[in-house]
Amino acid sequence: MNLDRTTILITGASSGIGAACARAFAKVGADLILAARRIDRLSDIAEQLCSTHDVDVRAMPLDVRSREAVGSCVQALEEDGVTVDILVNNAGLASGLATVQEGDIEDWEKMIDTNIKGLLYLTRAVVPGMVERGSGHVINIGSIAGHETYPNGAVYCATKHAVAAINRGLAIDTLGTGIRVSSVDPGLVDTEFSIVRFHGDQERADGVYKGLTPLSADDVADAVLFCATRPPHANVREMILMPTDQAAAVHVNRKE
Ligand code: NDP
Ligand code: 8X3
Repeated sequence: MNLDRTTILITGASSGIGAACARAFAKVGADLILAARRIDRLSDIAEQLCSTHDVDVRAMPLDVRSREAVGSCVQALEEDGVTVDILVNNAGLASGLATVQEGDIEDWEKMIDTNIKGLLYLTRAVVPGMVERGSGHVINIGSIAGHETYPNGAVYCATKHAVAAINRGLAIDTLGTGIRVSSVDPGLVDTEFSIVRFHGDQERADGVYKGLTPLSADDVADAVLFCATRPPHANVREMILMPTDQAAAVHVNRKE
């Protein structure tokens, strides 16, 4: 499918996988709406992409945890006559790595509110327009953590299992409408993910990827682009993308 002049809304586009998706889609001529909390970063990315590609890029400050903000953002787009052809539900995070009995409830709230509720708010706001138009594509960024549970990761894994369930449920609910629903579920990707998980502890974050070759954000963006460019009758439902050095969530080939 040719994405020239289609409009793609990417959440969490200020960093990592979301920013890589923005670059990948701009390269093939898609117009972009980039959303995240750090508007300065989004504006830089938007400016850079507009200056190198013939595309329209709009940067929108958005905290996906706010139902009101998500509603206003999508309403503002509608009022400007912008229709979202593809929604990439990417905004997300892990916060902390702890047993359930010792976990920080603030960390849990952040993960649940962002990874599950934020994704649902965006989906609920954008999908009705897709149903009306009889076309559209929702691409969720899940995780290997949506297929497995690893030690100290119960709550993050629960949120990604929820993403997998929502991905499957949305496909059933929109069957017959022409909408496609996909999930790209990576293993270890070298982004700011681990710095965020460990609350800014760079050394601990670096340890996650030490001695192995993780995926890059661009690897994941390639997979997202693959999903988006299948012909309209073909839908990638779920794609697990792992580093060669990772067989399962905690089974990695680490050279010390
Ligand atoms: P990054 O930390 O690099 O990027 C996360 C993005 O999410 C940022 O742009 C951040 O923007 C945004 N974000 C976080 N909270 C909010 C919020 N409340 N509202 C809006 N945007 C928000 O990590 P990744 O690129 O790795 O993460 C992207 C997705 O990929 C996540 O869903 C993550 O769970 C998933 N994933 C990551 C893997 C990895 O190993 N890195 C593996 C599997 C899945 P800002 O702070 O500006 O709001
Ligand atoms: C992120 C991948 O394995 O660090 O979803 O949880 S993992």
